[in-house]
Amino acid sequence: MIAIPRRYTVSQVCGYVKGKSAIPMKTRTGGELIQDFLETYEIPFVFGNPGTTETTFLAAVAASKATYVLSLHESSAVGIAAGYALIAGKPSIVSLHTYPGLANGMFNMRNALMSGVPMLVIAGQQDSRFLIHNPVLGAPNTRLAETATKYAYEVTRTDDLAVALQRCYLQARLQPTGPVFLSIPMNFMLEQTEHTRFKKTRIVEDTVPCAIGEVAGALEAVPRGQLAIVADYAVGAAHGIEAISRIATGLGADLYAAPFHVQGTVDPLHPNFRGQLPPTTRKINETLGRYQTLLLIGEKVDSFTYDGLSALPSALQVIQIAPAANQLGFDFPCDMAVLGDIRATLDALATALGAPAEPTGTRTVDEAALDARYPASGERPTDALILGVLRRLDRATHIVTEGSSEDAIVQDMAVRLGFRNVHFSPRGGGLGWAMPLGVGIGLATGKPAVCFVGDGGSLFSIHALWTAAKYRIPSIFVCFVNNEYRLLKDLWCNAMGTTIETTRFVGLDFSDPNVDLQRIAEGFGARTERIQDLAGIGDVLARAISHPGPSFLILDREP
Ligand SMILES: Cc1ncc(C[n+]2csc(CCOP(=O)(O)OP(=O)(O)O)c2C)c(N)n1
Ligand SMILES: [Mg+2]
Repeated sequence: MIAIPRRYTVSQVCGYVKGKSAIPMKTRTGGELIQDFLETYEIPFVFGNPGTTETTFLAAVAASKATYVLSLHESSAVGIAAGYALIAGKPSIVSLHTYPGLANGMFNMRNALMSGVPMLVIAGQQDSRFLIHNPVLGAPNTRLAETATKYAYEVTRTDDLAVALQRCYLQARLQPTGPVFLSIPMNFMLEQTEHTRFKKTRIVEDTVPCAIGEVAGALEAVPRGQLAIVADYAVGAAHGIEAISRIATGLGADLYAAPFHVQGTVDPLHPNFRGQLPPTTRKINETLGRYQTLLLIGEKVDSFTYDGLSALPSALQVIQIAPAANQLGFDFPCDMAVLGDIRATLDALATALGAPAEPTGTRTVDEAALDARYPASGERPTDALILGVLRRLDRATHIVTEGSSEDAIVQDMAVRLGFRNVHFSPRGGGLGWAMPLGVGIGLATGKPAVCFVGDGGSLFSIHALWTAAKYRIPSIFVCFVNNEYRLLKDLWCNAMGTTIETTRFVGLDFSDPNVDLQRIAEGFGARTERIQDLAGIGDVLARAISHPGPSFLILDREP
């Protein structure tokens, strides 16, 4: 039994239940809890697109210190938030409208999930007292969100709001990092609660297995030249590129970027770098089949096409280091599964191996080979224009690509030139990720990311331009215009054994009328220019880099 101090009467102690507390109890509205949450976690931006069910949430944000960053479509809101989170290294907050808004944001939430990008997506829900009637805008939000988040929850009473916000924020941040979804009935923003406590959790996760010496021993036992290291996105997220370089040198191992590694994971100028693993299972198998052991760092060896052979040869010894238990041995069985914080574990491993710190980028760029590969006088002279753009950029620039048929060459050029801050193609497969991602990176770094996008792909999130213009976010887009889904034509021909010239395509041309991307981009507030000749590229880029908002640069591609 709980003893009640004599100086209070029972009715005074219970008074708060009737709303007339004699004891000074701190109560807050749900909206005030949102403000407390934003302040506790020092969240500067709330990205979003609102509706009726978010009006009370918006009012709360308006009275907070955070800035609401409006996007005109949810795919842009989620993508910009993802770009911001990538740089900030902590979850961004996205506010979406109930079901219809959430549905529009879903494919980029899935892209974020597959790329381990942390974010807390909050959607409003109809008034909880009204949901029984299945009203307009009342909908199964969590069921929808489940396929694109690591956890999804709907708050059922205002008393739970503080716990739910903290849980979801932390879950997004903890390994495996990724989007988490929280649905909040709109009336909760106005209701009072005494459950108001927020704690800013200090996360201590620099875990290193005690048996790191055993891991080092297993790697050292691999015959020289028989070890392949494959680095997935976790290496980039943990800033582990230097440590991987040391380990590769120390062990004399070949170094690969995982297919769809989605952010920079290796130093492409490291002498042991052998490129990105190919995207088809058979070719991956053939490449890895040349080794006795694979050291996989991160989640997986992802692939795009199954062509009759498993990506990992069964005889291959697999040692995997991952930051989350549910990533270990999940995709393929492994011989040694090592759980540990990527940065801390790689540093410890490099030390255990006695691998010295090394100067970075000792390999010089073979400019002549690049010119020979992408000649201005070749079959595709605009390849040389793409190379011209990349050459003129500071190597610390963030390079973003997305699913157009130019991806392969932009990626090849960027890697050969030594760019490390690369974001190659969405791992969830949804176009409409790159443009907002570039805007989010620009917001977080204050410098323009350079995003290469196809004309078809651009149309899935082109409204990201407006947000960049509105908030003066530096951003540069190079858009390849061919008025078609060329990549899908090539894939069609591959699958059907036909040729581009003889195939009667349906559904893959958006010519007649052509989409006027220049006017669309201008309509969203972007500066536009055409990239037409090598001599003019320097000036075009200088104007784009000095512009405080978005520049949309059109590059007309040969058919
Ligand atoms: C949201 C979404 N819709 C459709 C697709 C399918 N898709 C993959 S590649 C592609 C064509 C891309 O066209 P574009 O960006 O113009 O590049 P191009 O193929 O012309 O080089 C499409 C539509 C997708 N991946 N995501
Ligand atoms: Mg196209």
